[in-house]
Amino acid sequence: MSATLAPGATVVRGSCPLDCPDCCATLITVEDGKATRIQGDKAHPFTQGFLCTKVNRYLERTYHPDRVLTPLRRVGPKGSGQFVEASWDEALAAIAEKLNAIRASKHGPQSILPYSYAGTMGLLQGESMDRRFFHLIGASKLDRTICATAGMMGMRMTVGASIGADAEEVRNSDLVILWGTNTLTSNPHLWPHVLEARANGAPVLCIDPIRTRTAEQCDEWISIRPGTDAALALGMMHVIFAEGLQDDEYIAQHTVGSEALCTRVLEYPPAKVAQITGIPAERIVALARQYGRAKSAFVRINYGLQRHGGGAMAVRTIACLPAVTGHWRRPGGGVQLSSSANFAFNRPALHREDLSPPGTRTVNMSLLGDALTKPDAGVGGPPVMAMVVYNSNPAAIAPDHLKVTEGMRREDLFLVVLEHFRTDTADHADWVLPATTQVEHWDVHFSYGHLYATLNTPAVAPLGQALPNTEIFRRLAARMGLDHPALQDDDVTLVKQAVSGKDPRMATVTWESLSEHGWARLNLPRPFAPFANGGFLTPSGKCEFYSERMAQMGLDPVPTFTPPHEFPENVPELAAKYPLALVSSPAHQFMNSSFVNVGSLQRAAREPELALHPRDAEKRGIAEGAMVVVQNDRGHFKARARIREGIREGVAWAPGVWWAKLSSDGRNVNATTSQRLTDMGGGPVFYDNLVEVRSVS
Ligand SMILES: Nc1nc2c(c(=O)[nH]1)N[C@H]1C(S)=C(S)[C@@H](COP(=O)(O)OP(=O)(O)OC[C@H]3O[C@@H](n4cnc5c(=O)[nH]c(N)nc54)[C@H](O)[C@@H]3O)O[C@H]1N2
Ligand SMILES: Nc1nc2c(c(=O)[nH]1)N[C@H]1C(S)=C(S)[C@@H](COP(=O)(O)OP(=O)(O)OC[C@H]3O[C@@H](n4cnc5c(=O)[nH]c(N)nc54)[C@H](O)[C@@H]3O)O[C@H]1N2
Ligand SMILES: [Mo]
Repeated sequence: MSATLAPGATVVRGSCPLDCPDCCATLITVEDGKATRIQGDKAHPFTQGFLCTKVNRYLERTYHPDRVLTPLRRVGPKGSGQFVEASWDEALAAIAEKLNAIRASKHGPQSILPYSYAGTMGLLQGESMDRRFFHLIGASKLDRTICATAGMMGMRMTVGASIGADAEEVRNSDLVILWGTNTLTSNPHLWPHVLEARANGAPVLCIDPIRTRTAEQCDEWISIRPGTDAALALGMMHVIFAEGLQDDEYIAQHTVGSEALCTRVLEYPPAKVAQITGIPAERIVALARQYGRAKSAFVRINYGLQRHGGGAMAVRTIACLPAVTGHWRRPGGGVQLSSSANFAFNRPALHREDLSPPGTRTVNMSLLGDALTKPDAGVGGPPVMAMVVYNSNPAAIAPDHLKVTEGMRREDLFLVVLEHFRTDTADHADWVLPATTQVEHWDVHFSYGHLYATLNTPAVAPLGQALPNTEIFRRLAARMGLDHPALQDDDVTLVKQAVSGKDPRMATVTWESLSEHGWARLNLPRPFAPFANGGFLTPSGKCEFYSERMAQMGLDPVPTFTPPHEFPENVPELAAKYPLALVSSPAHQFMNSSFVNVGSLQRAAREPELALHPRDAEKRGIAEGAMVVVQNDRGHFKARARIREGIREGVAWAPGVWWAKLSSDGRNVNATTSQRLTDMGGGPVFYDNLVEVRSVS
């Protein structure tokens, strides 16, 4: 490496901060105090030396001329995005005074709401000083449900935790099923492992309503109706049990509830499952046999299929498959949704939840629109009078986003936004505070797709007057007169606290190992086959086909098909008006709403688009390239029609979460999504969304 470096240049090890299972290890070249190159670490077994389309442009984003580099004070009307630059001193004084006044008001401290998600996945910049600050001032807590909680609950109820087959063992798999995941877009570093499995003879299948770029590369695309995956898994189990393809020994030793499951799957014969899923019965039978005869099938589910009313049950049901067939026995066999629960960073030490007053309410972030617009906060307790947003862009990404922006324009709401850019959310702020990017601050990372922890060392000094989130909360706390010792820790101390737990899996993840190598594998056996000998993390210690906990929650304790809220058969009048099921999964070039303003990526993504099947387009007289309005009772947005065979009839696809202000009509796909929630975990149902589409005349 050093041989190719210019004189005086250095290379600093880092971590990709983005909300992606791959959590890459990066190498940043620094010349004259400027970051000039970003690369993937070749030595890192999952990164393998390459970065994705987006992170290859991370420096373009960091040095973007539109970066917010000073505090900004609002001067125009709420939501107008009109600001003047201000000093940190002015900003902190004004915000401290206002937050202290709200704390002391009749509404009390719980009328202050923090709102954050995974703009950075870093434990420091995402869940350390910020949490301590809000706990100490007695603010409401936030239930961070916007992405993954439905699926997490599905896994927890079945195998006990967000733990699954190890992606590094996929080469040992004899069948790969990419189920509700667009691997090449949202988990691209898994792909080389999939190719290895294929080279070893494993067929690779993709189950998705859309023929994504991933499906294109697979041996087969199985086109499924959105929200019906549980029915497919039940149909597969029906055939597996009927034909004796199950692993009786594994079932007897390591599962509970197999009788209830066997009885349940009788209700899902292939003909009925074909009706629900739209997949031909013969294909369901063949898939079941293929799966049942395999010995170590790797099923990669991801979060796409859990963004429906029955999302948790769908994940739970699929997660039963490898216990029925005993695929967990072998490395590479099993289901993977997430690997995050293998990591045991010392979050209690970082969060200090003990500092939060007992009885503090929790607000579900997926209900932000209601929380801001309904007088009783829509969630019980005092109205939200102040909101501090960081690591998130809710004005764009939240379901029902027009409600959110309506709430953000309330004259009596005080809104502070910590950001890199003037996003849709920042435009609604009273104060925008300039935050550092990953190149400029410390952090430490877990992964939800592999088993490596990563340290991020700052490569360059903060640009302009930007500060790390941690430092902003330290300074704001001091300005508000808080002097608790937990607010004094510096960032390196926080890293050390993050790795200070006693869990043996973390024995290899220390300040020393991370600062020397940049990353470290968890102290887990290799090959890692977590449930080869049972050892499930459920209360029974078994894979729970029958879940007592779900019975207690009033839910069906046995896997079943829970239809989407907007399942046409159940809502025929709505479906007559709005016959298309709209999926709005990630654009290849963006990370949720991040990178939408980065020129090269925006040009590649073109503009807000809507893909339709040719017959659906023809029925509506929509031509390729026409401007269309996508609409339901919640709202509407405009997009450019793209007509393609590679989409299921009756399904429409709007890729990516565009910044509303970069769309021709100032709104995006979340004008149509609803604030309804998933069956478990209180998650949003972004893809459970019926719409109609017409050409703009
Ligand atoms: N490039 C890029 N990468 C990303 C992201 C990004 O925005 N851009 N986002 C990141 C984040 S935050 C997350 S959570 C992950 C999400 O990544 P994934 O879990 O892969 O999820 P999605 O892309 O939401 O959906 C994946 C696929 O599910 C399909 N799908 C939708 N509904 C259903 C269904 O009911 N059944 C089935 N079988 N398939 C369905 C969609 O058509 C889509 O192709 O990706 C991360 N990676
Ligand atoms: N319709 C539809 N809506 C969706 C989805 C979908 O598939 N369809 N996906 C959903 C999913 S899976 C998710 S996870 C959410 C994601 O939604 P968000 O978590 O809001 O993610 P982003 O849109 O990437 O916005 C993150 C923001 O954080 C900022 N940021 C990054 N790093 C830092 C930092 O260090 N400090 C500060 N202060 N700010 C920082 C970035 O500049 C960016 O504006 O969106 C959800 N919304
Ligand atoms: Mo997500």
